Formats: sequence, structure tokens, C-alpha cells
Amino acid sequence: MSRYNPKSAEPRWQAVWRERKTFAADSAPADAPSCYVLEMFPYPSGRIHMGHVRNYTMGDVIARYKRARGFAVLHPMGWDAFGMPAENAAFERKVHPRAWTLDNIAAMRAQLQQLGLAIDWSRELATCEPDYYGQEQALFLDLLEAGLVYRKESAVNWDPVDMTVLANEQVIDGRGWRSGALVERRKLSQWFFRITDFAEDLLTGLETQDRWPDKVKLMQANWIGRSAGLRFRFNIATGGTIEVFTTRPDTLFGASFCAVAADHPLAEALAADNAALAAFIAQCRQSGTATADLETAEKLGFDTGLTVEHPLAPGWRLPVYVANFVLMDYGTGAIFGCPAHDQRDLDFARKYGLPVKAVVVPEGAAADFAVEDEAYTGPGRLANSDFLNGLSVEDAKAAVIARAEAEGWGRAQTTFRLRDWGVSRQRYWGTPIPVVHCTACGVVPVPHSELPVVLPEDVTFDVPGNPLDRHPTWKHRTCPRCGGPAQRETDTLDTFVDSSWYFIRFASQPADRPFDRAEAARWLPVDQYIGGIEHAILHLLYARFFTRALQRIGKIDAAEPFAGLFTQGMVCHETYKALDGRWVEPGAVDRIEGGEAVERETGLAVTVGRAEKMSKSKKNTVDPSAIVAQYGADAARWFILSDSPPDRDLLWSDAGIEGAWRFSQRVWRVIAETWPRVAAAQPDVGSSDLRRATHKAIATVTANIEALHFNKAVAHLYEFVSALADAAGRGDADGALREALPVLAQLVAPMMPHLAEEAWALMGQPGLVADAPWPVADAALLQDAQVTIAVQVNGKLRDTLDVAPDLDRAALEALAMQSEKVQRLLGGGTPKRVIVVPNRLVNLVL
Ligand code: ANZ
Ligand code: ZN
Repeated sequence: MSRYNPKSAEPRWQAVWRERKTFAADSAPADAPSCYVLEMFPYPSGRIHMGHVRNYTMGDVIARYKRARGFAVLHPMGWDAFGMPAENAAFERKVHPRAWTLDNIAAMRAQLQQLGLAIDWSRELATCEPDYYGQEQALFLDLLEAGLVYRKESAVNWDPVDMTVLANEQVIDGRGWRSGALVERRKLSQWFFRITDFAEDLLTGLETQDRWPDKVKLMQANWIGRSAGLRFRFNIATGGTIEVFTTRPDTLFGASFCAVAADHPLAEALAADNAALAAFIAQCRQSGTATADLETAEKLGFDTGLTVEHPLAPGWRLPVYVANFVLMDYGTGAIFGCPAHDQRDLDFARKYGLPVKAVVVPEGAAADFAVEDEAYTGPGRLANSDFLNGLSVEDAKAAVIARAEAEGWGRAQTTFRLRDWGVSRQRYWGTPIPVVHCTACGVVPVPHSELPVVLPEDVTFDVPGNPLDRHPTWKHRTCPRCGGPAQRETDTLDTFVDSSWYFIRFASQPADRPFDRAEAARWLPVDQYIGGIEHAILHLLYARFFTRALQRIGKIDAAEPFAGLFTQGMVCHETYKALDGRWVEPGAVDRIEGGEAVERETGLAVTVGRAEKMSKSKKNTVDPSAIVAQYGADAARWFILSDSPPDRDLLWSDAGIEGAWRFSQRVWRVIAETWPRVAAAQPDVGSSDLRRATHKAIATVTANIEALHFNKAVAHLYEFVSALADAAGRGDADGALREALPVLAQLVAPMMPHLAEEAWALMGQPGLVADAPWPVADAALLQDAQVTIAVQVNGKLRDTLDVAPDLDRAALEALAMQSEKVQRLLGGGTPKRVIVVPNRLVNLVL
């Protein structure tokens, strides 16, 4: 009995593909239509995990399938190589971030190559290399020149002991991760991308993304957060005005206070001669910068003693507070509070004893409808509201806006929740921002001819802070404009900038510019992008912004970078816990008789916990390389595609991978053992069952790969192989088997590419299976030989008929009437009516 040995076959075929440059994107004929298949590039953490295997295998199936369909396929790989973990490693293990990163890349590249991915490795890139980040600096300068990059003061997390800025993940329970000191909010001058300029575009653009999951589009829309409302002025009783923004102008008669942000200019001005207010503002600044913190924090206010006049009711005055829940960077940084119809305002009003007056009454509620501890935010009719009484919420909004515009104290305005993108990071391991600060000229861009601004290698991590800032020489240089002394910007770019354009750089990698426009036009947008749902908001939004910004400055044609998006589910595994509470990794657990689980080393029982996402903390991970070593890459690929729909979680199990391995051997056996007998057979041109099964397999696998239903494609291949094994075992149908076996190799090739090549070669088929055109199903053979017709009497199933397809109504009715069961129910009578659905059913109504 012949056995397939992945250990020798897999590296052998990988070498063949590599030597022949099989998967080079430009190896296709020039007139081939293009297809760009991309999986989110990995962060080089050190080793690949099963989530990577799932992600890259799915992309690989599409890439290989599209190649077989005659597309020129771009399927590249690279490394999202900047970021904090490398600096942490430098601090903890005294290894340079660059060395750590490059070692990790080498290790992970070797692991990915073991999987036999159809990748054009000639286009590999790492964002930490000057030839990548130097081009990113060029793009930064272009955006700066176009006014899409600017500098402004913005809050950061400041560690007062280590005297350094902290990333959000370095703030643990409000304290610095190294010093343990309470973190403060500080203002620093930082760089921003003007993403808000594109807010409306980014929102409406979602409507054209018809191959994106709805949930991702919804998350993006919520993040952009478009609000229509009224912007208007309150007059301060003692002079001056406060501008507020509201989405509920209809509730203006329910107002009971006005509030400004702690950072509002009015608050700052009042604090100058009010120590208590200054202390309150300082207290507000103590809390973290994250919006989530602000949402959940207790609502606090400070009564300024000022009052403002109600714009619709002369003589009515509202108190003015400084409040911690009003944000300076949304709307105008000031609000009016209507406690009855906004929960935050209600909490605030209850705390400070302010009036709560309901002005929107729900349909059917009593006229004296009142709000207690839950604000009413639903629809209804206006009450207690002068000229608005009786109007619906929407009509009342329009009425107030019309009045404000007519009287000149306000105007309709649309606001977005989306903020400009702060890209400054006070870190070493990132793209240096290519500007210098000159005492005479201010901010001066580094001339393009001097790019890349390269990171210095000789840096230390033994003290806190940004190594670029304390490097003895790096930041000192002369001003490109006046030649005087100047200092380099020591902030580096957020690593999300690196991942906002890598897919464009994959399409072409000229040395002298970020990309070639024609090549970008040829490949973009990405036809199929695949990655985790955790990137549904920021990464995708930033990439969409970047593409639009480049389009606006005339550098690229596409507006949307990713035409198709797929978010894959997670890979899960059971968890195991020893009696002493330690997590035990799956590889150290044995199943003994009776199914009980024990720790191999100690022989002691372990508790089997429910399946959870594979994670280091619970030790329920399985190392892809160990799986490849034991079962081969093809079995791993097959299993990871087989068990669940690709957007759902997948449960990894020993039984599953073993089943996949057995199936790979079965495919091999049916080909290796049957081919010698049938190779010389006369091809069957009839319509035998096996020929029908073969063409049905082609059609089903094709349709399921197209729809990204990989698990269904796999399920059908199990069936097909069973049919082949049966026919082979019977020793007949040689002509049909001769046709079917090479088709089988082709259909499994996207999932099990090495086995498919080995089988293809064994059958003496021309060239590589990777290069063979995808098989085409013969439509005539797809028609079922028979269809099953349901025979109903008064809608109840009474009998079935197996008949030739496409019989006409009269024939079906006649056959149904002949049914014994029907005759018995008819008792000699005739039905009142007969309903016939061809190929499906006959219903006799008595
Ligand atoms: C009065 C009002 C009455 C409001 C009411 C709501 C309900 P969205 O929908 O998210 O855009 N707001 C405006 N600027 C703010 C700021 N800088 N910080 C905190 N809150 C601010 O939210 C718009 C609403 O959030 C606005 O409408 C305003 O409160 C508040 F029954 O105005 B509203
Ligand atoms: Zn200068």
C-alpha cells in the first residue's frame, strides 16, 4: 500500500515553486486580468500562531484558485515591524530592537514558508527598513505640503517620576508601568493627520463597499459618528457669549444649565483669579485621556457663578458650570444640559440640585409625564415648550433651527465624532518624522533629497524616555532653510501609519518614490483582504483615509483600498488545568482510557475546561511548526479550512488534525493505486454516475471557493473522494476514473498544494498542477439524472416520485394521480385543484 510522505514531498515542491518563480506576480501574461489577494501582514512577535495559519491559508486558497482561473495574482507578504514590543524586549533583555525584530522575522518567515504559501516573496518588505520608512517619510512630506498634516497641542500621558510620555498600554490602573507614579495629562505639541477632512467621504464611501461585512461597515460608521444639529450662542448676562452644539434643539425649553469643558478658554480665563476653579480644572486633567474613562467617571461640575440668557425666553437665565464630562475637542466644547432627556445631564442635575423638566412626552403617556432617574430619549410630542407644543421631535428640531437661523443666534451644523489622527509617538522604534525645528524658521521639512532620515543604531534603553531625544548627536543638524542650528523632530510615527499604505508598496517598489502610479492602478484596490475583526475600525479607517488623501493630492487613482473584506474567526482549543491551578499546555496532556485527561509528566488528572481562543496566558496554544512536523502542512491547511465556516471560531483538536491527515493519505491512495490501471483507458464521454459526480464536484468546489465557503468545498471533496474510492474498489468505470483522478488533484490543490503536485507528477500530467488551468464543469452533466417530486394531498406530504428532470406539468400530474397512496385518499373522486411546481412538487387539493 503506498503512503504519501509529506516530510520529503513538501520541501521538495516548495523548492520547485521557488526555483520556477511560480508565484511571482509578474510571471503571468501581460494581458491577464489582475487579482490582488492580501492577508493583513503580521507583527513579527517571534513565532506564528494558529490564527496566522488560518488567515494565510484562506488567502492562499483564493490566490491559488484565482491563478488557476487565469488571473495574474499578486499575493505578497511583509512585516509590520515597528512598535513597542521591540523596545520592551530591548529594555528587558538588552537586545537591540532591530536585532530582535530581524531575528523574529527570520524565524516567522521560515515557518510561513513551511506552509507552502503561494506568495511572491520577491516583494517581501519590512516597515522597519529605511527603504520602506524613507518612502513613508516622503509621503508624510507630501501630505504636509498639501495641508493634510499639522501640529497642535494635545494631551499625553505623562509619568512625572520617569519624566516621560507613556503609551496608553504603559498606563496600568492610572500609574506608570515602570515608576508606579500616578500618571498626569500633559499638553505637548504633536503631529496630526487631517482625517476629519474626509469624515463625510469615509462615511458615504462605505455604501459602495458591497463586499464588506455589514458589521464592519456599521462599526466604521459609528466611529465616524455623524450628528446633525444646531450650533448656537448663549449671551452671558455679564457680557460675552458661549457657543454650544446640540443634537437636540427640540429640548431647549427643558434646559437647566450650561456647561463648558475644563480646557475651554472661558474656564481657563475664569480660573486665573479663582483658585478653587483652578484646582477643579487640575483635578479634571488628572484623569486619563481615554474617552472610555471619561464616560464612566463620576459627573463633576464647578459652578462658575456666571449665567446665560435663554435664547427663546427673555429673562430666563441658566447657570454656567465647568464640567468634567464635556470634552473640549467635540462640537464647541460647551453644551446646554437638558436633564429630562439626557442621562449624563440627569445624573449631573440630581447631584447639583438642578431642575428636571420633561419637554418630550411619549405617545400615550399622561400629560403630567415626569422623569425620575432615567432620562427619556425616545420619540414623542413636545410639551411645556411654548411655540413647539404638540410638535414631534423631528418637527420641533426643524422649528428651533429655523428660528435660530432667522433670528441670527445659531445655524444648522453637522458634527462628527471622528477626531484628527494624532500620529506623534515619543518612541524610538518607529518612522522618524522628517522635519527639523529651527529657532529662526520654526518647523522646516527635511528636503526630499535627504530622505530617508535614518534611525540611529547606537541607542540605549536603560533609562526611561525617548532614546532619540537623549542621543548625543542624532538630533542636532543645520536648518535646511537658513543653515543655522536646528534640531530634528524626535517623535516617530504611530505604527498605524506604516500599515496604512503597505498594500500600495506591495504593488511596486521603486527605489526613488513610494510607488509607481501605473502599477498601483493595475493592482489596486485589493480584491480580497482578509484579517481579524480586531482591525475593523482603526486600521481599515486609516488605510481608507490614506488612500483618499493620496488620491486628493493626485498620487493614486483608487479611493477605496479594499474592494472585498473578509474577517475570519478565531482558533480555539480546550483548556487544561492541573490540580495546583497551573494551566497545562495541550502537548503535555494525554487522554487515558475512558477519556480522562492527565498530565503526562505527573500522571495526575487535569480538569478539561471549555474551548477558548488560543492564548499564551491559558497555555492552550498549539505550535504550527510542531503540527507541520508531525502531519505535514497540507493536513494542517486542510483541517483549518474544514471544520467551521471561515468567519466563525474554529475548534482545534487532535482528532480533527488526525482526520485531516488520514484524508490526505486517502486521496493519495485512491490516486496512486488506481491511476496505473486506468491511465491507458479510453476516456468515457458518456454520462455515467461517476462522470456526473466529477462534474458536480468541479461545480460545487468552484462555487464554494468563490463564495469563500471553504468548509463546504472541503465537505464536498470528502464526498467526491468516497465516490472515487467506491468506483476504484469495484474495478469498473476506468474511463471515468481516468478523467476524475487528475480533476481530484486539481480540486484539492488550493488546499493541499504539495500532495496535489505529487499526485499530478505521479499521473504524468504536464507541468505543475499549480500552473494547470482550473477544470470546467460540463453543464450537461450537472443536470441530475433524477429529481424527487413531493406529492401532497391538501398540503400534506403523502408520497414521493423519482422522475426524470424537467417533466412538464401534465406529465407530473398524471404520475401523481397514479400513486397508490393518492388513489386511496381520493377514493375514486377527482381533486378540485392541482398545483404543480416543476422539479419540486404536486399538490392535490380535494
Ligand atoms: C442638549 C441635549 C439635550 C443633548 C438632550 C442631548 C440630549 P452626539 O449625538 O454624540 O453627537 N455634547 C455636545 N458637545 C459635547 C461635548 N463637547 N462634550 C460632551 N457632550 C457634548 O452628542 C451630541 C450631544 O452631546 C449634544 O446634544 C450635547 O448634548 C452633547 F436631551 O445638547 B445635547
Ligand atoms: Zn532656519
